[in-house]
Amino acid sequence: MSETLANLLQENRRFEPPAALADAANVKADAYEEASADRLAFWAKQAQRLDWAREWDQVLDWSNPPFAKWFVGGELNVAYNCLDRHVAAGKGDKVAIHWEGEPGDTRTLTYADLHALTCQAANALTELGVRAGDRVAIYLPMIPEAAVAMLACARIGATHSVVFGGFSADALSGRIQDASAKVVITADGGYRRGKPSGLKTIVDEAVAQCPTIEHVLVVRRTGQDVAWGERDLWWHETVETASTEHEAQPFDAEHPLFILYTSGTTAKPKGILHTTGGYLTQASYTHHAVFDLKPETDVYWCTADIGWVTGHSYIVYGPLSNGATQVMYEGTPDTPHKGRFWDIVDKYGVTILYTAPTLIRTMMKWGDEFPAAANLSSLRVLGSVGEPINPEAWMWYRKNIGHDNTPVVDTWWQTETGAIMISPLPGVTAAKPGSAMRPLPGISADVVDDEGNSVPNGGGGFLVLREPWPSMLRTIWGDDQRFVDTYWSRFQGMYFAGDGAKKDDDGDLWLLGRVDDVMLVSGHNISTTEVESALVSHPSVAEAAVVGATDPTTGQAIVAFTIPRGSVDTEGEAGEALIKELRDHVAKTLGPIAKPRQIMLVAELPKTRSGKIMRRLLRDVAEHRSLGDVTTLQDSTVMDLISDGMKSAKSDDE
Ligand code: 6R9
Repeated sequence: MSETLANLLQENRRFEPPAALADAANVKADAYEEASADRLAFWAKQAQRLDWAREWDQVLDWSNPPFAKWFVGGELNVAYNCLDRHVAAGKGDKVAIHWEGEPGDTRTLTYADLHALTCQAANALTELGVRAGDRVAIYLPMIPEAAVAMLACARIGATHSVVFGGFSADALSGRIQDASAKVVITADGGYRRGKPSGLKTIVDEAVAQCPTIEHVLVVRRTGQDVAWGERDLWWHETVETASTEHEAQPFDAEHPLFILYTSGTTAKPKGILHTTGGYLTQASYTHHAVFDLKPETDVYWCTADIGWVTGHSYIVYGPLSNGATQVMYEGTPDTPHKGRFWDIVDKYGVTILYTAPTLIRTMMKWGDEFPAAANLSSLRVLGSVGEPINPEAWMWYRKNIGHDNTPVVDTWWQTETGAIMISPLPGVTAAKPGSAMRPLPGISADVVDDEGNSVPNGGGGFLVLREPWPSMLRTIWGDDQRFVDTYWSRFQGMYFAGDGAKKDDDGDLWLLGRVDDVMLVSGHNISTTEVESALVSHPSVAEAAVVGATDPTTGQAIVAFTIPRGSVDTEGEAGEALIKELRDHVAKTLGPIAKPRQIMLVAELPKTRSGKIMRRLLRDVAEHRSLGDVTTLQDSTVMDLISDGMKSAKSDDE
């Protein structure tokens, strides 16, 4: 059989769950057997976590693939499930959100508070003419109103489209136009890196191109001066004066809940559509299972932005449907100092932390002294999402944040999947650093070769999902054909995720990055992730990004951009020596085929707003091309620095 993707990295470390956690775990090993015996019965049981106004007639209608219907005929209200039922159960005084502003101001919202605010917002939106099925754009900083706005839309059946607060006016107006939104909910600004950002100005510019927008609702966060027009309304004058009484109506299980645009690379962003019953079932179940959430005692913190799918499923819908107490933080991790996250964990006694590899590697670069200065003993489960987590970053996370005894759950999923799909269970799985391990109970994932045949253990290929799942995307907003072409046409009857993956000898899954990033070196398909992980396993390296650049002899050659750890000397000869050492280190770890042709030491890497490395731009640099689209870049100055460094570096061929 032909090799689809080389399997180079070996990892033999394993970490069993702590015994006490395993004994008391929400989900135990029998869940896998139960789900594989009867998948639909399993999901029907998980749907009982929610309060339904009308029970479904059929769990899954898959008669017209790839257009799925889950819990057909069922009716429920998402906001009711996230708020009202907890208040009705006597938990109105329980804290829902400990909010921490970047400047250090705080707010505490109980479930009763969040319920009252959401009812007010639902009444205000209704008053403004928003009806079930209408679209509402949300462009807010990380303030509680972001969750309230989403829940208020859900409550009245309006479909929200959250646009990340760092996106440009063009990106915002494109998304508003695509969804024909009627209202935008925004703020004057928010705090980032110690300064107020301006959001309202960007909305004004965007909305000038959006004839469908009737009202702009503005939360006052920073108090900065803002221009004011006829369609503008202050949140505190509109929402906070409305009635706190609002009766939630049930909606069909397949009623559209939200659209979320995936950034895409150069193509037009895709409006991923999620619906009500299946989405909430899987968001709720996975949050309960993967984080082992105990609502009475845990303090949960997901550091994602609400504008990312992780914020939707694991700040708003999963945790609130489960009645969790959580921390929400407005700002950046280094304001006012590099220990801010750890101070927050310490202050609120956070027990479950969910963050991204990019953040973990940044913390590695900054140094161990920052987490060491805070008391992190409350933590009991750590999660990772967004990119493959390099084994050494996983080890660093467990050791420095998880005091060497906390399970780390590496969770694979996508905007399109709506909720976690592949992950260890913290009370069951003996996890391997860097592996997402197994599909969750009720999920059917596989790795296949070019022809769609399942690869044997030890083999690599394409990650696919073989069976529909409750929180799957239903379509691309307004473009069913693109939905079919993008996800369901590559392999017959399977969902194509676009990621490379391998199965190790035990059949555990390792994610290897986007298939577009795979390098072809002398006839071997090599994943960027494996070479990056080999680099990060060297004690001098915090972070690395690897690309394949056209090469006259090998087809493509490996070019690595590497961020050294804070204390490492990289000046002059020391830098040259380190580069040689790193090239040899990769050759030794993965084999000579994976030895980088060239290694650049850099201070930063180009990343998307959600922290994913943008290898496409590095490929442009490595091949001496002018840069492609940089609009989704987090910090646009990074590329100038890297390009300048590239021009002055000499290529080191052997
Ligand atoms: C939730 C989210 C999806 C893409 C996905 C994959 C990468 C996410 C990962 C991971 C390896 C993990 N990804 N989690 N790769 N291990 N645990 O990130 O959604 O922004 O749509 O990105 O992110 O490449 O296909 P989204």
